[in-house]
Amino acid sequence: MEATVVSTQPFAGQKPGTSGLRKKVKTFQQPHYLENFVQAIFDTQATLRGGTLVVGGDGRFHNREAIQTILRLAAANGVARVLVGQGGILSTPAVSCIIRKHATQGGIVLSASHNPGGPDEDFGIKFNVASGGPAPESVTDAIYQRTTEIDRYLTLQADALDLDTIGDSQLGEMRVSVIDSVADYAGLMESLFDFDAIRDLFKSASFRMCFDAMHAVTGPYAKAILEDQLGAPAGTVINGVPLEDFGGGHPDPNLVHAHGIVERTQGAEGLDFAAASDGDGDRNMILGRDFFVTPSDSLALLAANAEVAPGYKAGIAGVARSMPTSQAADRVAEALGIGCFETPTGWKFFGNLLDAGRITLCGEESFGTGSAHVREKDGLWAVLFWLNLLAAKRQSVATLVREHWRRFGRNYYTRHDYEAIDSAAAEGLVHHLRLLLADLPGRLLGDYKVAYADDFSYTDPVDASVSDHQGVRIGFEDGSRVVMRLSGTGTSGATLRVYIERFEPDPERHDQDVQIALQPLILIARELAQIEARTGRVEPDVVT
Ligand code: VG1
Ligand code: CO
Repeated sequence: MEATVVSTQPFAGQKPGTSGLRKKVKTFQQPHYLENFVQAIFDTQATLRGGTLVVGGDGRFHNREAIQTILRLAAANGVARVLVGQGGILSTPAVSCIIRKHATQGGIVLSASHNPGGPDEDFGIKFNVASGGPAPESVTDAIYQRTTEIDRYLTLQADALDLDTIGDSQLGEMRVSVIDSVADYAGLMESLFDFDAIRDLFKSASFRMCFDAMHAVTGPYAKAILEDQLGAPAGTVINGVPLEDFGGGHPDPNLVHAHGIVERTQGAEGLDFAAASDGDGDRNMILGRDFFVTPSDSLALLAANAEVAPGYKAGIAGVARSMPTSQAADRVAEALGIGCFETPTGWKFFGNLLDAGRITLCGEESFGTGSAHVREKDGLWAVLFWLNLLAAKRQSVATLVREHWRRFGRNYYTRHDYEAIDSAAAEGLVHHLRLLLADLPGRLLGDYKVAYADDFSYTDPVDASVSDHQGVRIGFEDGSRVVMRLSGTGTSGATLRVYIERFEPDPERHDQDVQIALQPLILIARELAQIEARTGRVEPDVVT
């Protein structure tokens, strides 16, 4: 079968953001739009010619069509073999796992993560490198550069392939292997956690849990692992069938969008444990009875207790957190005498540290937790880690977290999002903050004295690459912080994220309402950034 050369013209704005290229489905449906981006990957990633590529997505609307397009371009560009998840389904951590296990040259993930799906909603594409991780900035920059000058792509004239039947077929010279979406990933989980202990936990009649897959990609993974392998009662996994529009919901596992399971941990039902994951399976929310574990605390707690899980028995080499994530993990790292790193937002910045063995665990405040087992954050992995911890300690989630605070102190933490605000107003707000920075150190804002104020710049400790303008940080003398940055994953207007943190060492004061405990800092942030005047918003849209 001969490759067809199709002439094309560049589209503006194909620059990958925090996690790949995310746009409205309608944008991706324009003729040549997806093809241009995929061709730019092949034009810049020479190892893919003659190599193996993993392809899969979260099952959202346009997933199947996009995969057929990618397969045709891959074949025309000389890829030797593609591993594609059955039905086009692969979670983001499963893609990472499969790239690593089968030593492929990379992978393509189709997802817009926690953003809604459907004909009028979002779609996305992300390239992962041979380590299994999201492409570093040097690679995404090269791909973007190529999209600005592209004038042709290569494809094959071929019928759509059957993606639903496991097995091999040929597309031109290329072998297409439809693989079980879950098996490799489930095997990896079994190698990391004490499945027998978790089975015993489920057998003890007193333990009751629920996992909300939010009609997104984790349904099949959670059912296979929690219900089939670990013996959790049928029905433990809810909303377990992936749907193209996620059942009309917003597959974002936080207190707002997954409020259904929050309610089930309260009142009469009072489940001991509940968890949820996002569209592509890399996020997690952890709940106990009447208790929400902030992602920042979750990272700190897993770091402090890592040795309960067989995969981390030998201890952890170090931890890393994204800059806006609370400093709770730093305190654990200090106590353990291990390395601790602060990186820009986005999982790609953990890659070098993980590859170099400098860290074992890492996380983000945005419901992302993970480890060196793959190179993506991993929602179900975090849930299994918590189950392993609960099985080992036989204490409630609330008790575990309160004891952690007693030992390390509590980092009160919240994030306020102002969504879909006017882009120019958002840029103006950030510009205004940047101008203020130089004058802030030493100034008193309310009761808080500014210790430092900067626009975060990161120098990668492994390859010395520098990433500037990663968010405005204002640190106070008591360790409190206000961080503000604009989202790099949204698809309409701009989203302002305000992150607020205060450290409280006194156990007598660990039971305050978070929003009240942080109120003075919340007001300082609003005033400093002139949020209401510049955006017209009095209150945030989402508080987590
Ligand atoms: C958000 C989160 C960030 C996360 C990214 C991708 O980015 O803040 O921590 O890494 O989403 O997560 P931003 O730029 O919108 O703040 V996912 O689950 O979309 O792959
Ligand atoms: Co995600």
